[in-house]
Amino acid sequence: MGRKILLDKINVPGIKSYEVYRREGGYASVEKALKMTPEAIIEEVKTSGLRGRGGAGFPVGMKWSFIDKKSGKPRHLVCNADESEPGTFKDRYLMEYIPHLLIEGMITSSIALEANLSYIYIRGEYMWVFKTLERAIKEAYAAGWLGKNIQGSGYDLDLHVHCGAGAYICGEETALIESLEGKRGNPRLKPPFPAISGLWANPTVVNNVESIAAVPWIINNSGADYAAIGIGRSTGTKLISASGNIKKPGVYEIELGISVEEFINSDEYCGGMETDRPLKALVPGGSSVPILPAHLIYKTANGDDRLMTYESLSDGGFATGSMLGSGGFIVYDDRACIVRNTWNFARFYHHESCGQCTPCREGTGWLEKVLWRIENGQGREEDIELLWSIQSKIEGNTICPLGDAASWPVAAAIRHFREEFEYHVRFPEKIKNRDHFTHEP
Ligand code: L3W
Ligand code: SF4
Repeated sequence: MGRKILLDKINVPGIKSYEVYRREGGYASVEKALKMTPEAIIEEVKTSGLRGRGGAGFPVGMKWSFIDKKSGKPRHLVCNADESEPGTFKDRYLMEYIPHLLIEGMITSSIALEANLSYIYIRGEYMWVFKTLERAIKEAYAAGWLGKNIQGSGYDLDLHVHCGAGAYICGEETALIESLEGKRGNPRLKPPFPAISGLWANPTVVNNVESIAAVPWIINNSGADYAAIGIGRSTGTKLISASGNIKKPGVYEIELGISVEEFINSDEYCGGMETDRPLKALVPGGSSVPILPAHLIYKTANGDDRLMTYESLSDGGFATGSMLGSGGFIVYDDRACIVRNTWNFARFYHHESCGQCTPCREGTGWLEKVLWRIENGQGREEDIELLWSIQSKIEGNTICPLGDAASWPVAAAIRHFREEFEYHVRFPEKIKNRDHFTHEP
């Protein structure tokens, strides 16, 4: 059995409530952190090697050390709970079933950042989870873990949970900050990074739910203990949202470094393919990352075992590799139509583009339209090159990563499954007569 540090208590009856969570050792990291210096807490998190679990994998301790403490401005910790990446549902699981772990992580992390006002920004579609968090926050206030003079330490912290209104782009950290300030969620140009100028131009750290939830374990044990789990620069454990043609879809906590083959086939995790149909493709990190074809799923381009790590999954860059991303692990068997899947992702990015940058606003629309006509038997020979050209003009030319996220899946699908696009264009009658849904763009 793999090590569990986030989900180890998830099945304890009543763990959602403060009483049970506390009885199980909850809030111990806050007690410990209140006796430590903020620098010592940051040092432990740096030593742990914990990397951002929202998708980018940026080292959490390093981000914390960038926070501007010299300006004398108020500092904020903002938890990014705007989980909207297609294929990703791990933060919901954690917040829904063990909400106090996130609250505890928010308090311990706020102590490190010397923040007195922190926020959890949750997507609007998670309204029931919003209510769960509100209840947990209320319990934490009542027990003296939030508010003035926490546990007699002289440290004050207010924590609010704020509900978004259903825009994927508000998961981009600067759009999230704009939204929290009451404005339309348009991403800002970076730099300045939020660590220097974030919420109300104050130094702000934005971290994913899972990153913050890992902090209590690191403080209760040590950064070195955390770094001892995992492999290389991929330390600790990671939550994976597994879906698609597997026997056991769900949220799993893995030790980073297990092989992709073990994750898909072992009974502890996905339990193997849903039927005896062959594995065709894998999206390992949510819809934003490049899709992998069958021959590159268990082995990298160099012939090494493909591991569940940041490094192994991006082996070969986007030419042949992919990304661990947010851990949205989507498995496809040979029934999947790659063109339809790619169109579906493109439709999502077009719908969610905020429209500020021309390459993203116009390009995502064209990707959707061209993919739609190929998928619906109206494709032209030149459309594949047209798609390639459109995606290449989006990538790297936009304010925020949504542009890249729209272009990479298209590039990877054409690179690895070109013959499927060609088949759609050359045999439109066969495509039209297939039994699958269509959607007007
Ligand atoms: C201070 C510097 N701070 C970087 C900070 C920066 C941010 C973090 C990572 O996108 C990815 C995206 C999606 N001084 C700094 C600095 N920082 N340099 O580090 O920044 P960045 O720009 O690499 O990434 P990002 O903007 O956070 C996230 C991918 O994740 N993704 C999407 C997931 C979506 C969800 C969701 O909906 N919840 O998880 C999946 O793969 O494509 O590449 O904090 O400020 N010099
Ligand atoms: Fe908006 Fe797209 Fe530009 Fe991001 S890349 S700022 S979503 S238009």
